[in-house]
Amino acid sequence: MQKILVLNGPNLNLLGKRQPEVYGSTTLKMIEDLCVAHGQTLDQTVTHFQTNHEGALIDAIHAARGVQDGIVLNAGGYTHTSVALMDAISSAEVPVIEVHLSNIHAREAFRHKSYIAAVAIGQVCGFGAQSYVLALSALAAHLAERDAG
Ligand code: CA2
Repeated sequence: MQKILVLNGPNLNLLGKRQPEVYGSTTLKMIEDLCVAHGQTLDQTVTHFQTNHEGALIDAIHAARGVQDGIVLNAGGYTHTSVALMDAISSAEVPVIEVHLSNIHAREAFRHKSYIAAVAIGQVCGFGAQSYVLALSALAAHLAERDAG
C-alpha cells in the first residue's frame, strides 16, 4: 500500500465556485474524491490537504518526510514564484509530481517558469482533473520501479 498526499495550494479551494470559464466547474472536493477512488484502484491510500499559505505548504512537505511515499502537488501561483517551496521539496526526500489543471506552457509567459519542475520527478498539466489521476498512476509506476531495485 502506497501512501500518497495530494497537496493543493492557493485559490484552488475556489474551483468550481468562481471563474468556471477559466478553471471549469469541477470542485476541489470532486477532485479529492476522484483521487481517493483512483488511488484505491492502484492500492494507494490518498490523503489530501489544501492551503492558501506558502508556509503551510512547506510545513506539509516537511511533515510528509518518512510518512508519505509520494506527493501530488498543485502549488497554484506559488509554482511560478517560490524558491522556498522548491527548497522544501529538495530536502523532503519524498518524490513529488507537479500537476496543473491548465496547460501552463500555453498560457501567459510568467506561467511558463516552474520552480517545482526542477525538483519534481515529473510534471502533468493541461488535463483538468485528469492531471491528478495521471499523476497518481505515474507515482504508482515510479514507486514500483524504484522498489524493484
Ligand atoms: O492550472 C493550474 O492548476 C494552476 O496551478 C492554477 C493556478 C495558476 O496560478 C497556475 O498558473 C496554474 C491558479 C489557481 C486558481 O484557482 C482558481 C479557481 C477558481 C477561481 C479562481 C482561481
